[in-house]
Amino acid sequence: MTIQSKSRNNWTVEEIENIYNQPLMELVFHAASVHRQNNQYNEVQVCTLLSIKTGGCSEDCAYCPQAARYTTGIDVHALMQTDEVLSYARKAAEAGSTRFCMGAAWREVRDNRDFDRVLEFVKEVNKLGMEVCCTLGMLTGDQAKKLADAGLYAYNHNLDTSPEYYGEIISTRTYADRLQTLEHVRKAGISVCCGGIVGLGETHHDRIQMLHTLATMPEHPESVPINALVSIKGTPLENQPKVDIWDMVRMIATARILMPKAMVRLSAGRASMSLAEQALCFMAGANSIFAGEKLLTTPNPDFEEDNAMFELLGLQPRVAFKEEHAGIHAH
Ligand code: SAM
Ligand code: DTB
Ligand code: SF4
Repeated sequence: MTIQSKSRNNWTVEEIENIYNQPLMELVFHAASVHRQNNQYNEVQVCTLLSIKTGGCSEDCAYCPQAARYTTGIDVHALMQTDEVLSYARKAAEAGSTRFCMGAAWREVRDNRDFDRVLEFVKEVNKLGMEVCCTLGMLTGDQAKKLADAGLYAYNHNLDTSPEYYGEIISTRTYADRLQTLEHVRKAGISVCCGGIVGLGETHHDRIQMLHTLATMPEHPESVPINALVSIKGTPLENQPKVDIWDMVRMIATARILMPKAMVRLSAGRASMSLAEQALCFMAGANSIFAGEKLLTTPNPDFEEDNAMFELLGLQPRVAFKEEHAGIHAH
């Protein structure tokens, strides 16, 4: 085992296969070592999600409760008003979140009054001293620039799975569309948050291919969310079996080794994990979570539960804008 401390973006698929397929304890030890060399190992970023526009989406993402074409029983909601968003943001800041991520069930951003309102949200949340993140679907270069000018810190746009498996999960847009938005975000100087989902019916090879795509980008994403599928009744993936914890650990550990300095986020799926299972994910290099009782539409552990977990495991919340404080720019 050689520990890499310098970030590389020339990983080969074969190298990634060798890392991913190591004996599990070896892999976790390797990832934990890389994590300790590159990051403060006991520090975890606490992010809060808010669904600012819920449901009614025109896309056909097979996992998603918000796609209009599936009957999932969620409460559809038009774009929120600024004061409502700000009151959620203040609560998140008070509870100790340092990143606030606003999600909209849109295929893409359109240049209309709704977008102007989102720009207003970004400006206002920024004033609360939190890192502001959005996930709004596809963006043009011009829209990315407007978000950056409004003070957007990060943009979440997931690749979800491998290029090969993508068509099995989503038919209403392509992998190339996703990559193009990511390029627009990068060019606008916004921090990139990009990851995927485990448990869509993909093979280990698909997971390796997705990690390869992420780890060979000219610059690694600053954040890599690893979601366990939350299977939703009414979606095509409603009968998918619960994701094996060892698959999550393997995925997180490999992401940590490939992208040593990225924030690897243990994202959707924590509500059905035990504390011991989450602890394994932190040991394997996860250093970010979504906190607060709801993700976008599904339940998540509440702040009190997570505070108790942090205390038990000796973890500490990471401060906002840490890279800037240290004089290292995220982009
Ligand atoms: N509409 C925008 C888009 O697709 O980029 C933003 C919101 S979308 C809900 C954000 C991400 O949430 C998706 O890319 C997917 O990775 C994740 N997600 C959605 N439903 C999920 C589920 N049931 N389980 C796990 N992750 C999910
Ligand atoms: C990400 O990777 N996971 C979050 C966030 N980015 C936007 C979303 C998870 C959604 C889980 C299903 C739901 O609550 O609707
Ligand atoms: Fe869900 Fe986003 Fe896909 Fe719409 S584009 S169905 S909100 S994941």
